Amino acid sequence: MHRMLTTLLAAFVFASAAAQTNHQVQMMTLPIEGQEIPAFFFEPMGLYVQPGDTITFVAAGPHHGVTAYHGQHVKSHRVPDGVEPFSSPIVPIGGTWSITLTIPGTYDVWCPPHEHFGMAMRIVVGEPGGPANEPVTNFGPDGAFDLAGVLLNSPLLDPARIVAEGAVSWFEIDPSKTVTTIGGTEH
Ligand SMILES: [Cu+2]
Repeated sequence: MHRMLTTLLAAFVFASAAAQTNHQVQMMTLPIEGQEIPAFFFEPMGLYVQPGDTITFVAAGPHHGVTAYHGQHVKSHRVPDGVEPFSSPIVPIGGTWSITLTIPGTYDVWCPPHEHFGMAMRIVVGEPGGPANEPVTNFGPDGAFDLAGVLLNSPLLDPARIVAEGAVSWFEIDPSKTVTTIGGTEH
């Protein structure tokens, strides 16, 4: 009897996990050797989830937040059609903010204080789709600003690759190379 209960419980837990999974994304601030300004980034920077999954953003550094690239935010529209604009407050260090995404497609988000330092990420829900499947072409303040747009155009963050990999680490993307592209200075 006891064994049967254990089996039933295991089956129940498995079914719950399959129905809805919680994913964690760290919002990081990392000092870089030889650089005055630290790196600000989401880790992972590319994430594949299923419709109905919840993503919890953990503030591992100060003054981070999560905002959708949505036309109503006076930005390039880089979320699937029908998605409401969403935006977290600035999350206190050690705190969390969660969102459940149900509409399939590709979502680009940014951290308002650190966008031009490249703090943006891509989430694929179910399958790639929508305007974020196209490369960033507007690198101005009303587009995907500065380094954020450059990093989102990295082939490492190709939506199909995010699906294949499940997650893509910021550490795969060489920030010094990208800074060279933006600033035109050699490191
Ligand atoms: Cu940030």
